[in-house]
Amino acid sequence: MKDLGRPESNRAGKRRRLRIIIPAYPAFNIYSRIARVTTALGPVSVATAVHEVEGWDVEVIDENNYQRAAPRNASGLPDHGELQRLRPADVVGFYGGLTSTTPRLYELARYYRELGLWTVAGGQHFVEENIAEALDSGVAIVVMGEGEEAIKEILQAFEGQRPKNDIAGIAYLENGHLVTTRERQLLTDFDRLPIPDFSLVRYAKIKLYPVGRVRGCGMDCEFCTVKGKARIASPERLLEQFASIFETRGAKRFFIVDDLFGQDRRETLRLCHLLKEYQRKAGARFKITVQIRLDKGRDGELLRAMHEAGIDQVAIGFESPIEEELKAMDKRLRPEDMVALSLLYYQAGFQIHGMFIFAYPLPENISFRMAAKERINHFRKFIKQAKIDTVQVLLPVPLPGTELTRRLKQQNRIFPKDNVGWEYYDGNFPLFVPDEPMTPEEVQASIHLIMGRFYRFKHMFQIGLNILSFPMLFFYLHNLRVGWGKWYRKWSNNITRFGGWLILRHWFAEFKKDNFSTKLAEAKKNLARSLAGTPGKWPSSSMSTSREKQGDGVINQRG
Ligand code: B12
Ligand code: SF4
Repeated sequence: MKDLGRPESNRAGKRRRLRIIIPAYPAFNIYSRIARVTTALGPVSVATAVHEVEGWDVEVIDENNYQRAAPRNASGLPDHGELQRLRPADVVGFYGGLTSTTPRLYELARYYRELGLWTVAGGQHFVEENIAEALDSGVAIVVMGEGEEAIKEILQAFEGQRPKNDIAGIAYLENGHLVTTRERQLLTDFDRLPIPDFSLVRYAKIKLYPVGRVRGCGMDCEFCTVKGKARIASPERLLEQFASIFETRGAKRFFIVDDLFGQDRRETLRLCHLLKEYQRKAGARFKITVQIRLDKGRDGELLRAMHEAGIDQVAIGFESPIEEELKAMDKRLRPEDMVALSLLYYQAGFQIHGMFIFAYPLPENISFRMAAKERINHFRKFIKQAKIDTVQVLLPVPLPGTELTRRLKQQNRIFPKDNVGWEYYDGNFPLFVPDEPMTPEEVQASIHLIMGRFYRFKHMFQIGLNILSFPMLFFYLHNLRVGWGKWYRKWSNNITRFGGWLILRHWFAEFKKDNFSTKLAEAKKNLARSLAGTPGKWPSSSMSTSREKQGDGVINQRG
C-alpha cells in the first residue's frame, strides 16, 4: 500500500483541475443502452459543488456516455493519456456507485496515481473491507457517504490549506496504516446545494436527465445498499432542477432517481401540481419516470396528479410473483393483490416497468423448494396478467454492506472473488450457491428464458400490424383520446420489445464470448474445496450442474 504523498506544486499560480470519472461498465449488458443516453447524478452533484471552490475547474467524463469528438484508445475506451495531455488534471475523482464497475475504476486509479495525481473515490461500493481494497488499488482517498462537502475540503487539503485528518468521512493511508476520520453528518438542507450542472459532463449526449429530491430510504430491505431515514428536499428545489435543465438544454425526458416516489404524500402532490403548472406556462410536455411502490396504486388522487405532471412511466419493484417467496421477504401482498394493483397503474395510463429478482435466497428457517422451470412459469403468467410493459428479471446480488451479503457469507455460499470478480455484480450472473433444487447455471438460464420470451423478434411484425390497424381509430370517433391511447400503447410497446430483443441478442452474443462458465466451474470447485470437512455447510446439491434435477414445489417451515 502506498501513502498519499505530497501534491505536486509545479503548476503553482495556475488554475487547478478536478476530473471526475464514471467508469465504463465491464461488458455490454441490459443497461448499456440506457447508460449511453443518461449519466449518474451523484458525480455530477459532486462536480457542481466544486464550482464554489476558488481556482478550480472541473469536468466529468462518463465512460458509458462518451461520444462526440472524444479521444479513444485502441480498444475503443476513453484515452486518458490524451485527456491528460489536452487538459491536465491535478486531482481525479471516481464514481464507485456501481460495484460492477470497480475493476475499471481501480485500473484508472492506478494509472492516474502512477502519474503522481491525487485520486479520490466515492460511492456506495466503499464500505467495510472494500475501503482497504480501494486504498490498495490506486485510490488515495476514499470518501464514505455524500461527497458534496467532502470534495471541497479535500481540494483545500490538496492546496495545503487544511490537514487531511480534519476532514470528516474519509479514509487514507499514513505510513502504510489505514486512517479513518470521524463520521460525516448526513446532509439535510438540500436547498443549500447548487443545482447539478450537466454541462460539466464532457463528450456526453444526454437525453434522459436524472434529478432527485430524496436521499435514503427507511424500508431497510435486506438486499439493498440504500440506508437511513429519508431526507427530503423541497418540491420547489426539484422543480428548479427540471426548469434549469429544460431551459438550458431543452431537455424533456427525466428520471426522478428517488427510491420511493410519493413518500410524503402532501408534498408529492404539491410537486406534481408545480410541475403541471410549470409545463403549462412553458408550453412543454415532459416525460418523467419514477420509482414507486405498488400499493400507491390505490391512491387515485396521487395517480391523477402524477399523470398531469407528465409522469408517464412507473418502475415498480414487484420482486417475485411466488407467494411463498413474498411471505419470506415479508411482503404483505399476495400475487393476486399485486396483479390487481398493477392493473390500477395500467388503467391510469402509466407504462409499467416491472423489476423482479429471480430465486431470492430464503432465510435458513424457511425451507422452500421449487424447480427453476416451475418458477419460470409463475413469472411468465404473472407478467402477462399484470400487463407489465417492460421487465427486468435479475438475479440477487450480494452487494457490499447489506444484510443479505452478511447472511450468505455466514453460510459460505458466495463464490470466491478470485474466480467471480466484482465485474459480475450487475444482476446478470449467479454469484452464490442458489437455494435447492436449483443450480447456478439454471438460475442464470432462467432469467435469459424469461426475458428472451418477453422481448421477441415477432414484435417487429406486430409494429407493421399496428400501422395497418391505424384506421381502426375510426371506431373511436366518439372518444378519440381513448382510441389513440390504446393504439399508441400497443405500438410503442411493440417498438420497445423489438428494441429489447436487439439488446438481448447483443448481450447473449457478448455473454458467449466471455468465459464465465469456466470461471463459474472453477469457483464452484474452489468453494467446495474450501468447505471440505465443514459439516452442515454448503455446498449442497445446488452445486451440481445437473439439468434433470427437478424440485417438488413444496414449502415447509423449519423454524
Ligand atoms: C439511477 C440508478 C440507476 C441507473 C443509472 C445508474 C448510474 N448512477 O449510473 C440505472 C437504471 C442504469 C441503474 C442500473 C443498475 N443499478 Co442502479 N441505481 C440507481 C439509483 C436509484 C439512483 C442513483 C443516484 O442517482 N443516487 C443519488 C446520488 C446523489 O447518490 P450517489 O450516487 O450515492 O452519490 C453520492 C455519494 O455516493 C457520493 N459520490 C458518488 N460518486 C462520487 C465521486 C466522488 C469523487 C466523491 C468524492 C463522492 C461521490 O457523493 C454523491 C452525492 O452525495 C440507486 C439508488 C440510490 N438511491 O442511490 C441505484 C443503485 C446505484 N443501483 C444499484 C444496482 C445494484 C443497479 C443494477 C446492478 C441493477 C440492480 N440489480 O438493481 C444496475 C447496474 C448496471 C451495471 N452495469 O452494473 C445499486 C448499487 C449498489 C452497488 N454497490 O453496486 C443501488 C445503490 C441501488 C440498490 N438497490 O442498492 N441504476
Ligand atoms: S430496495 Fe427500495 S424500498 Fe427497499 S430499502 Fe432499497 S430503496 Fe428502499
